[in-house]
Amino acid sequence: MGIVTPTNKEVLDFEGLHLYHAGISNCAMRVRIALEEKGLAWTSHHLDILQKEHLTPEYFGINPKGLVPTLVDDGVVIVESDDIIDHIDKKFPSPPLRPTSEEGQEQMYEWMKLAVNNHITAVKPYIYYHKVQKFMRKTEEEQSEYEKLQSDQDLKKFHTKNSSGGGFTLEEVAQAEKILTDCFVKAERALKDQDWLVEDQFSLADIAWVPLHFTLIRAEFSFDEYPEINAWAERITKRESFKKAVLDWWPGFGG
Ligand SMILES: N[C@@H](CCC(=O)N[C@@H](CS)C(=O)NCC(=O)O)C(=O)O
Repeated sequence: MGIVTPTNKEVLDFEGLHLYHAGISNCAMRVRIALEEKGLAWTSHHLDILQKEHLTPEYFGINPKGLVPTLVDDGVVIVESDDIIDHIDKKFPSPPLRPTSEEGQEQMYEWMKLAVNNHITAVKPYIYYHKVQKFMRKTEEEQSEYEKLQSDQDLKKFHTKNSSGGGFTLEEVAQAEKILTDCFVKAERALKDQDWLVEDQFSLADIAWVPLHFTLIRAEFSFDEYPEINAWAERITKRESFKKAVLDWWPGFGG
């Protein structure tokens, strides 16, 4: 989606980099890692999504889907984590977070799209089922407010499902696990002969995927069969950016 025109005009006057984010959000982790890799100063607008702090008309006026992260860069509002980290790397090219070759960049974008496109079909149901379903469940009143604010049909459907009856079923979670497994098998293969997902460059592809390893492993997803992925995650954990962007903000699942 990239740049959006906010109906909440308050943000238009913001100077510098402002990030709406949540400690627990793997999508927001991507943006924080990119910002820290570049050594950029940014202003935090933290929203506790387990406490539903993002479900307000004010925030929907900034991010039309009511999701984190949102970056406001000198009054320009950018949504979707892959578009945000791409924007950061293009505007602040040093140090580079992309391979130099055209082919490498195409591969990097493919990995980023794969991460983002699987969010609502696999990552979200898996993590909700194992960890956050009970916190994110809405009362009837909250659900009716949400329906008024949310115009995205997939998100409406997702949250109706989460809030009704037993939430996600074992079958739905098995389907999510299968999608994730296909992705991690591909990543394990890519990491056999190289340190990073694309060529020999730590890139936006790694930044898009490492938060998924971090959160899924804490949501009972087993990485026992992925030694290369575990070694790759270990390499990233040693970076200062990871400590500042992920560990220092991580509240743990549990409300
Ligand atoms: N495609 C979006 C997905 C953003 C997203 O789903 N964010 C989650 C946290 S990782 C969120 O805000 N969840 C709250 C909700 O669904 O109400 C992106 O990559 O930025």
